[in-house]
Amino acid sequence: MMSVVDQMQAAVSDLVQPGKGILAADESTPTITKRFNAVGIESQEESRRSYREMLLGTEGIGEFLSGVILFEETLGQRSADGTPLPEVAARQGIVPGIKVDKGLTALANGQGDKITQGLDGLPERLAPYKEQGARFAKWRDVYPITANNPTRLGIATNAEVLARYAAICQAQGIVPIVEPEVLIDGDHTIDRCAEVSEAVLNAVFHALHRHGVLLEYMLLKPSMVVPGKDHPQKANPAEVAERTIRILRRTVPAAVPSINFLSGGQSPEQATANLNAMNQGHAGVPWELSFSYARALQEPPMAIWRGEAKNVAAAQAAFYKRAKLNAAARSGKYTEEMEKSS
Ligand code: 5MM
Repeated sequence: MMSVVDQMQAAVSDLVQPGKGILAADESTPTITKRFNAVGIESQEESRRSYREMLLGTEGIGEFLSGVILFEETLGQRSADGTPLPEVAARQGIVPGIKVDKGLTALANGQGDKITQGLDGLPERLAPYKEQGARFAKWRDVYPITANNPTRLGIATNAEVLARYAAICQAQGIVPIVEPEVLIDGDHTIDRCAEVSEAVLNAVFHALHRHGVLLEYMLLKPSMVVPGKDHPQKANPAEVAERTIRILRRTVPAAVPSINFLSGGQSPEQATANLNAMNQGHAGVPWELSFSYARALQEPPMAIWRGEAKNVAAAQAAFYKRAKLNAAARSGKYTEEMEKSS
């Protein structure tokens, strides 16, 4: 029997591979329902199952993906031929993981800040997840930007909860993905996003230290530093990369093996171009810079699939293309020309 540290070391080695990133397919039922409804797909247990089977069954997708984050429902589902979906992923060389948070609620006295729930009973939930094949976990905290948010209370409390989650996972040999998301909603400047992101990451790493989390056996999944989506000026990839790397250097210890960004409402092309700029211009950083995208990988295939078997091949081709381009961006080898290839 491997020690918990050996289990985590093996999972980190499998997750952090050159030219590969992580697919976030862990949308909770309300979120996947919203995404399905936006493109005219009815959200039922069977449509969610066949959609995720379509993604994980894409031939060759393991060339570009080292891991997949699943929702609890998916962890227990099977492909049409009866193979458990985590096993479908594992056969492609993709490590299955599990989203373990239970979503957001209002933070009392937080002036609109949120707090993520799910710590109660978490140690007991991890053992069955592991038996079903999960080798890593994910927990997301969110930080809205307004004139008053996030509050000091919101930053401190969310950091504490993220660190408690990470420590609980590591005690059972599960690698935690720590996801503090500074939201893109609003008309704030890129300066304000940078200021908030730095404060959030600073608090998160202090909390991880207080809780004894081993930084070598976790991954960070942050948002990029970008202007609010309603801000009149957009930032180009070089600026996003420069601003993002600057605050990461100030806050993230070198012991963290990999930073896998979320896409957070950027278009698929933007998310790829921004990741590419980070890998092109900042060769000396101590961590790997990769992706853990949901929407930026899934938007094109979901829109093509529409719940119909006849669209599976085209949807898989679109998914394969997005994964391939992000894998190129993860090495700084993406070009806009590549968008035109089929
Ligand atoms: C921020 O959301 C995460 C990354 O997705 P994007 O690349 O689309 O930003 C994602 O893993 C998210 O945590 C899951 O979709 C689960 O979301 P909910 O809200 O259903 O917990």
